Amino acid sequence: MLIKRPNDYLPSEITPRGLFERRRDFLRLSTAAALGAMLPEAFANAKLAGIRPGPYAATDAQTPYSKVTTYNNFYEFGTDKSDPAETSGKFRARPWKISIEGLVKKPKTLDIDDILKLAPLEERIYRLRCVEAWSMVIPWIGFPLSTLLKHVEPLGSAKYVEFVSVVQKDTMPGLSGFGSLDWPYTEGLRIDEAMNPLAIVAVGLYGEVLPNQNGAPVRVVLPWKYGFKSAKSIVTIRFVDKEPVSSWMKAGPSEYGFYSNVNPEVDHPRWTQSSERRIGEFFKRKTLMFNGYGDQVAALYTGMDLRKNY
Ligand SMILES: Nc1nc2c(c(=O)[nH]1)N[C@H]1C(S)=C(S)[C@@H](COP(=O)(O)O)O[C@H]1N2
Ligand SMILES: [Mo]
Repeated sequence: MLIKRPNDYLPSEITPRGLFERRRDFLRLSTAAALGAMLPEAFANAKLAGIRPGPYAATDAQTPYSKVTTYNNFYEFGTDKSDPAETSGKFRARPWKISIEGLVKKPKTLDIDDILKLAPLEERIYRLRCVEAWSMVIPWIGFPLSTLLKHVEPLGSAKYVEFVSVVQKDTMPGLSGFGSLDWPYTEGLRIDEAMNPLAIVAVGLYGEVLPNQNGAPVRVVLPWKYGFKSAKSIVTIRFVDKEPVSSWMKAGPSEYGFYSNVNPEVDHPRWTQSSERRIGEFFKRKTLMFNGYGDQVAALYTGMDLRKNY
């Protein structure tokens, strides 16, 4: 299959444009604060220190902070896009521990503060393409997922890794929502996908600690896959030998597959995936194979029939 070459990002650069947009957005928020606008989460978030520019910085205009933090999918807080920002105020992102377990030599329970010290924090400006055919460009703060995974020394028998999101009954009104997902939210990757340099654990965005609605205090980000693969608020990472069945696979096996790589040539049964609405833009954009990250990830899928691969 023909893989479209991504020509719209530069390695290791935060573009002047990105800085400009961020500053403009910051100014907008400051003005909003002065006016007493209702965005308390936006100001509660601490700045993260010592962030370095990372590789793979998309040069597309960044989606404003105000959109990134108010237009969300986080069904534990409700299914409307505005629900996570509106209902996640009581969520407890600290104290927080992640158990990394299963087929590993050194299973560990790590505190979020230990995780923050595992590697230097990098900014990764990535496109996020939701399976619902909208997209954003988000400056995440984090470090390679491989760093976290190697820390527990996976065994050779481990073929997949499963991510489990938290269930915090008293703070997540969406958990009791009728007919929604099977909780906890789970997702999975093949080990080599998880070790790919593009895969990160994110602990922040726009230079700040992750807001609750974006998956505080720690989530994964996999920019070549549909957004639902990037599980939020993770409490368990489990190494396994069989392909995990994710929450979305259980909910709709004919609509959501394990790999779920962004692929403009494979439509969702109910809508086209050939184009997308970039949040904040008027005209639709063409969706790129692997969301434009083919140079980094296409080799992971050599010999696989990607037409079956939603
Ligand atoms: N635990 C959990 N993780 C989740 C989801 C969810 O509902 N619950 N939604 C997914 C979907 S569909 C998308 S598009 C992204 C959205 O991430 P964002 O709100 O930070 O942009 O989170 C993903 N991770
Ligand atoms: Mo999504």
